[in-house]
Amino acid sequence: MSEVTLYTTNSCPYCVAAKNLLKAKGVEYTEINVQTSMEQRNIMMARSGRRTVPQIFIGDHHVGGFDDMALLERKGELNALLAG
Ligand SMILES: N[C@@H](CCC(=O)N[C@@H](CS)C(=O)NCC(=O)O)C(=O)O
Repeated sequence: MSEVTLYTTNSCPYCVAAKNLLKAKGVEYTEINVQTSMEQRNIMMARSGRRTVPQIFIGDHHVGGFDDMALLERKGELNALLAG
């Protein structure tokens, strides 16, 4: 199983939706809150090229935001990515 990393902030509905999808699938994840850490926010933007949250990585693969992950799930492609 690949490591899943989510960059999040507080009070972010898309972050909650992303975490709920992963929890529903029984997938553990590491959450990095960028609300108060400019250093981590800069790392997130450098890794993803985006400034919105969440930004989701499976291993080193940049999935994107919640919408991108939900689309992969609907297409039946998320499990294979998670399996590594
Ligand atoms: N389509 C994106 C939407 C993400 C989004 O709009 N996130 C909000 C917080 S919930 C955000 O980062 N807003 C700040 C901004 O747009 O700069 C996704 O599904 O992740």
